[in-house]
Amino acid sequence: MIWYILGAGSLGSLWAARLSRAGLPVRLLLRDRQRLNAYRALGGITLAEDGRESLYPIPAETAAQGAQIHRLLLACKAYDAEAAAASVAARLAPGAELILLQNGLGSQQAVAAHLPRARCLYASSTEGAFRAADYRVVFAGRGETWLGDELGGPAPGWLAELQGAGIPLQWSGNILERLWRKLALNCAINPLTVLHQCRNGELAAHPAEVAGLCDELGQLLHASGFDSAARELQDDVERVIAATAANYSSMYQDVANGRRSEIAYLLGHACREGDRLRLSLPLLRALHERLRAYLQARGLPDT
Ligand code: NAD
Ligand code: KPL
Repeated sequence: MIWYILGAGSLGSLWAARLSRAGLPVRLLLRDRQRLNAYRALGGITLAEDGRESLYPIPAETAAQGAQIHRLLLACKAYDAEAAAASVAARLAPGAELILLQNGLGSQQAVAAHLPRARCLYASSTEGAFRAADYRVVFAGRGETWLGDELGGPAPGWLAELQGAGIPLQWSGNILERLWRKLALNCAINPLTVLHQCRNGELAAHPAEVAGLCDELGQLLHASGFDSAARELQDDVERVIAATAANYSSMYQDVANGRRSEIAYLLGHACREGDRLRLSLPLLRALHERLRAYLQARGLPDT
């Protein structure tokens, strides 16, 4: 069974390279013929890892045309996920299995709602990779990836195949909690690093601001049924701030490089869920508005 990868960016290329070197059949789905020609001219995906570069000549085709798809990794940004999924919807076999690898929440449910005949699994990853150039990816940080089914089905039989390919994948019986934990962590850290223009570690100089956000995010986690995540949030945030002290958050880097952020699927989702659960969350809402104003002032999308 072929693994199709839609979203040949940082994580999509990292997964594709690992599947390819494990000898598993894998194909990239690119947006259009122009991108396909550019990819073919480069001869494949280059992955830099542990100071070594390797070229993986992975076959590619456009998303619109080709054989039926039974297994798909969707590895684009949350704001691109619905359109990307729609571009291959006609090719999906009934019962096709999809891995939705997006940060935050909201995009996964939107994609799944459009594909009722497919099985949509959600993934949450702490691996790190970045694009040095088109189809040239640097593996920057080891981590883990959790995979699960919001609807509660069993782990797929191919999980071991992906693990055997060196993808550090673990099955989660509660993937929504995993995604909520990461969302809360990202909401407590990332927007503040943008607004204070600082590295993660410099947030230690703003303890009251961080604690206030953790308190409201904890209320949200609690109201969503994730009590232990709510209790552990402040410690988790402090631990991550210390462990990643020298790093700039992903949102800081997006904004600094003039790229769209995933704000709508992080703070935006938190505020929407707050509305639904009738929570006031004044600090989170004020942070969301400040961040939106900051993005607007720089001509960047604020949703
Ligand atoms: P990326 O921007 O590097 O790659 C996304 C790719 O998807 C791009 O190549 C883009 O051209 C492609 N794409 C978008 N729409 C498409 C379409 N319609 N058809 C075909 N291709 C399309 O993104 P990334 O860094 O790999 O992140 C993917 C997700 O994983 C994000 O939600 C991100 O927050 C999350 N994440 C990333 C990392 C990381 O280290 N890069 C770590 C953890 C989580
Ligand atoms: O995931 C992160 C990010 O930068 O997006 C961390 C390091 C946890 C900060 O929120």
